[in-house]
Amino acid sequence: MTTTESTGVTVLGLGAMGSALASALLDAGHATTVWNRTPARAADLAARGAAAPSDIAEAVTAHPLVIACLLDHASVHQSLDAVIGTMRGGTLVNLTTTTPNEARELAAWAAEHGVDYLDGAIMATPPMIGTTEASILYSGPREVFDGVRPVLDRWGTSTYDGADPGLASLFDLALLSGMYTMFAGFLHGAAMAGSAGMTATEFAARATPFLSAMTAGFAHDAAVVDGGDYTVPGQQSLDFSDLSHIVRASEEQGVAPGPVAAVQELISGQIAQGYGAEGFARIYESLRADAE
Ligand code: FVH
Repeated sequence: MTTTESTGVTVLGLGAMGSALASALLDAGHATTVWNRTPARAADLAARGAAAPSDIAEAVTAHPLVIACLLDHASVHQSLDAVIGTMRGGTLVNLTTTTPNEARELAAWAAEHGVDYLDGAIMATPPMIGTTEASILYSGPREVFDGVRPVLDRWGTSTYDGADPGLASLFDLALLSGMYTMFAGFLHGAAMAGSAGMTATEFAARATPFLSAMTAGFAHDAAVVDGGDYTVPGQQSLDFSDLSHIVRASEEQGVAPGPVAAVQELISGQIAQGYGAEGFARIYESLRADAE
């Protein structure tokens, strides 16, 4: 389908994120129909002009473009299985967080019913929706993305990641993996410093500039990984990177060593395979798909 700045849109799911998406569409002047399992959550949007039928069958047939922003993969099927047959010829953009394979399953299920499917992954919080700071990743057929893009761009910065419908989810979850692991490392450090009485706030004041500066190393490690040569000069070797002293220090202070112990396990695994003289980035070889 080809949308314009005034295309009507249906939004399914009015949690924190779905409400923000629908609100941005209303702000931009789109005729907007909303539906939520618990109808009371539609009241504010209805007061602003959204149509809010309590029957999902009415909602999904109100416009050919339907956006789903529900809790998870199961809730998409629980909401739409009974009505997907009425959406033939339309487009479903699913912004619900799923795994890549769950997104691929939804794409195949939509195709069986003659519905174009685009998967999306929101890299933003609800207050960011409607600003360029809100990054949303999409994957699925290019022509479907291009057709609905005028609507998608209402929410933030849209990035197309490829035809495989699982890619938006994969790249979203890959970024979140990096983020959560980094936060776990920070909190482990805070617990170590906290064992000597430093507050987490004091630790954050020291950690923020240090860890921010360290992120410059991502590009260096990435170049080594992409080059596939972990012996290039200028790298910190795995032998030098041994973190068993940090694990020991953590335990001495009565602090669970979980995050740093996990890194040490990756280092030890590569050293045990005889790669101690090679660079730290070699732990990628223990992590990547098809790792030996
Ligand atoms: N909020 C955020 O910051 C993050 C940012 C990154 C992406 N996520 C994903 O967006 C999806 C929705 O998130 P949300 O924040 O809107 O979530 P809630 O406020 O918890 O609302 C959940 C909605 O899902 C409905 N729902 C739950 N289960 C079912 C079901 N079985 N059938 C139909 N609807 C269901 C729920 O309805 P109700 O409880 O009000 O009746 C809400 O509308 C999510 O995938 C995030 O990972 C947001």
